[in-house]
Amino acid sequence: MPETLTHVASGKVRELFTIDDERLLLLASDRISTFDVVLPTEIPDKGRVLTGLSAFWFARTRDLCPNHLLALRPDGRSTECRRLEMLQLECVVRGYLAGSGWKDYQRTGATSGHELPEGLRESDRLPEPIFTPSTKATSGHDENIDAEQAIGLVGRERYDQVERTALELYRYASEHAAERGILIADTKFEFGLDRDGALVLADEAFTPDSSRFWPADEYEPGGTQPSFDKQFVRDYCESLGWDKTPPGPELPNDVVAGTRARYVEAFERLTGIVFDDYLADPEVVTR
Ligand code: Q0Z
Repeated sequence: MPETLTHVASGKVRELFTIDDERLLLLASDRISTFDVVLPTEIPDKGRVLTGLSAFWFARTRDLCPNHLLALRPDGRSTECRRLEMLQLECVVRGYLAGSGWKDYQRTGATSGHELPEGLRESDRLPEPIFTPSTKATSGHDENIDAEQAIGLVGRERYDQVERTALELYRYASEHAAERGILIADTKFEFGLDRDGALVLADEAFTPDSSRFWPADEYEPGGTQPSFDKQFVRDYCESLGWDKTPPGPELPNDVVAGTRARYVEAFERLTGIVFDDYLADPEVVTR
């Protein structure tokens, strides 16, 4: 009997449906956003790249932390997930100083309560990875919070467990990625609780949409780094002098093709799997 999906939420580039009381369907579109604006032009197979990467990392980190993935669908862009009670905390780990971490540091010398050494430059590698939780904003941007505020949201024991788990996940994936020429500057996790109260990794894991991926061979601290996946799109948008308010510009074919190639390159480098093999049988990433 064909199932009935009920649409429950839209992200900027993903959709969430209910399958039944226990399961959700997470669907990754080919939409792309830049400067926080979704563009009218899609990047073919982007949703499949991100879905395959998440499934790859979920399979490889299941001994560090159980995750919500139940099944990867044959379309390669949708996954069945366990429905969880989500923690109201964005769990960010930073190995390098970029984005809001860099902004906080310039203003205060700290980010999320972590006092950092003096004299760090933009994009510098941190002495050690740090856990920098933020609030889940329903509109606008997530706001970095310190440990005390995060403990107020989830409790001390859960906070300690989430911090420890997030740092372990980051250490594992960032070492794996660096060996393959990709620096994971930072990454965002979302965790939930199952019926027994066990901590479960949810949402997506170590995708270019949830992380900053930098090409290791171009790494040059002291300024912003090129994005592994979106740099062509950003450069093109900057060349137009677009004011970064909606609507965003259409992308020309060469920018689309170059960007698709970068997503596929990230997938193949990180997984060691040929992308066409994933399209033929998505389960290859979980074996
Ligand atoms: C994730 C989101 C959107 C994609 C809710 N396993 C889970 N259990 C309960 N809730 C969620 C998950 Cl993943 C959940 N989101 C974020 C929204 C598209 C992801 F519209 N929201």
